[in-house]
Amino acid sequence: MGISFKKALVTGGAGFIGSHIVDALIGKGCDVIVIDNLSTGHMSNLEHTKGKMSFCQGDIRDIDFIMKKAEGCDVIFHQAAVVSVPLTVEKPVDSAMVNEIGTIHVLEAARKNHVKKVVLASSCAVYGDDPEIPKNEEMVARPQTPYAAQKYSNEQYARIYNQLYGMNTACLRYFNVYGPRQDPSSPYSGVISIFMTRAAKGESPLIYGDGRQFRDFVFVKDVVHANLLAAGLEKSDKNVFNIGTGSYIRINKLWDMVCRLSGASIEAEYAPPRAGDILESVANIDNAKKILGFEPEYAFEKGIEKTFEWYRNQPQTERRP
Ligand code: UD2
Repeated sequence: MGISFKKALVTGGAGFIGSHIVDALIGKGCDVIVIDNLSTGHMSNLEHTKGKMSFCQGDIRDIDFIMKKAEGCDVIFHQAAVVSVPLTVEKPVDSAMVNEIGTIHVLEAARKNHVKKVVLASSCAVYGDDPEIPKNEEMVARPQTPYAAQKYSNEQYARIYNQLYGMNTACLRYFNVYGPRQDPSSPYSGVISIFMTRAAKGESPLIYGDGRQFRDFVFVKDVVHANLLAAGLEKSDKNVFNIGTGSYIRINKLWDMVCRLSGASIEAEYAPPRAGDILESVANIDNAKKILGFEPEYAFEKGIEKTFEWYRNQPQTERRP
């Protein structure tokens, strides 16, 4: 796939998804600027890109910083955020300073620097507890947490910048993204990263509820592809897209698959359902297919195998920044 831009800024580029976007951009010969405050990102995610991109440690709450870094850029991939839902519940103001004000700073920096395109990371969290599945973008958003409200507000600002200033923006509602580099170290890390490390250590996982709940797990490289497609999209009224696969995996099945990959035979332990846990989540990706030309390439079996390979090669100690 060809790209139509030369210079890109990736916010949160030392993070899980951001660092994979950086890899893809370097692979396409793009001039890449990475910014990250390293609060949850790790320099180890970028180690192999040294000399191939320019890294600047800084914070999107600092408007002068982001304004300067956006100079001369054709496109911004905005991935920097407080990504832990529980942390936004605990700290709604602090997280809003990053997730809302920080995002407005990014949009302002794009506007003032005449950046042609901004692609923003949104989340399926905006659907809240609406039981209807699959989720489609026309459904009314029902954010239930500060995180979801902040992501929804990002989408609204993107739309407003589009209407008021003619800025070309696209928002990608990520479903459950997984893959190499996802940090398993917090209790709120993605379930796949937690299960992988449990299996590697020969430990039982904790499954919340009866394990029949399901998620639409999308491999990080497919998410990167969606970002590149969105960057190339002409200005359009439809600029919010679900990014998932359209199929789902139950949590019990997930543990079975991880066990099979690792050769382990470990019984899961069960705990009461997590407060506010959504039971069923799966994306309708028709819009992404039709308008972006998005087609997930990684069947779950293939994605999880690649992910497992990566975790198997990681030292079983806490990761250092
Ligand atoms: C995902 C996103 C979150 C937000 C939310 C919106 C991730 C990591 N999080 O949360 O940012 O967008 O969707 O709805 O993508 N589980 C276990 N045992 C564990 C960990 C998890 O049973 O040790 C279960 C958990 O109860 C849930 C499922 O696995 O039913 C997925 O959990 P998750 O934390 O990976 O992701 P989710 O969907 O809660």
